[in-house]
Amino acid sequence: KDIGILGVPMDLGQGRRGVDMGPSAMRYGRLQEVLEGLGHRVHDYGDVRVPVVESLRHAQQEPGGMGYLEAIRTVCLDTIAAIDQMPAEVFPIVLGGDHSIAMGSVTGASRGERIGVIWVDAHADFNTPETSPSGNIHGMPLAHLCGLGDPRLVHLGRPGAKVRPEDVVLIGIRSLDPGEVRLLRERGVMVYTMKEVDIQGIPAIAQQVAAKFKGFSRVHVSLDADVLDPEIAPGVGTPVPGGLTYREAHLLMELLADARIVTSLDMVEVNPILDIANRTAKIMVELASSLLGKKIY
Ligand code: DIR
Ligand code: MN
Ligand code: MN
Ligand code: MN
Repeated sequence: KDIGILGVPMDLGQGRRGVDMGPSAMRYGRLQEVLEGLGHRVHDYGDVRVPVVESLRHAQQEPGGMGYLEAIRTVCLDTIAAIDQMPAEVFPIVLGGDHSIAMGSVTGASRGERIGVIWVDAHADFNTPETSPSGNIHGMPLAHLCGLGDPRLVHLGRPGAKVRPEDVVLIGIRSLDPGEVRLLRERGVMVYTMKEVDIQGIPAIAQQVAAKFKGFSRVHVSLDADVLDPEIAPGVGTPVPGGLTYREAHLLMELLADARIVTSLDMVEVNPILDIANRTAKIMVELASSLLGKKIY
């Protein structure tokens, strides 16, 4: 495959500093070399420019909140433009940054086509400004991709929703706000909570996901590091106990690779300041290599 790496060092969608260093941490974890070792051609397109939060203080808003909407919107538009620069057959890997970048990466990766989204996260990120208890925009990107919430984020790039709620699968969920539960049910989004992971197991879930997206020309995996159990991936801003084990996460990526359906990936919410010796970034690099075909036998 031809793979394009794009960094989006965004930390404006949530209140904790350090997640802007995620792209560096995953590059330091040898992402490009690992993927080249699998036989892929990899080009690094560098970083999208993100304003330093201190330069936006005049916004005088809660960190991570709606005061940063315009800045986040601009970064997402630049992310779309950067993906547009990649040839259409390139597999984009977008490195966050907080999860608000997905409003840009998924839109860019769709290339204007119908796109399936596999959102692998402890959280659903299905809040709107009205339902969000935290006010943090990184808890809202999936709702906005599905056409709910603030029109300035819904109509990013081109008018209208970018993803149909019925084309979304959530995996690893274990923290939902009441408004999200209501919206997810109302829109008929497919949700595999950790309970489902425990009961059905990753193989059954992966099989259902592969069947659902069979025939789609675009399928995006949005991988939030906090889906992993915090014991193995401590470098995240909003850890929730009871996450995917090391093997569950790898098996999911391996089975998605076998299904040959995935056409783009983001890896977000890695916060090196909160990490232990870059452990979380390293696991994310390994998971990317499993998704992109690493076989041990
Ligand atoms: C929470 C947490 N649902 C919120 N979301 C996080 O702020 O909306 N997403 N941490 O990754
Ligand atoms: Mn997330
Ligand atoms: Mn999360
Ligand atoms: Mn388990």
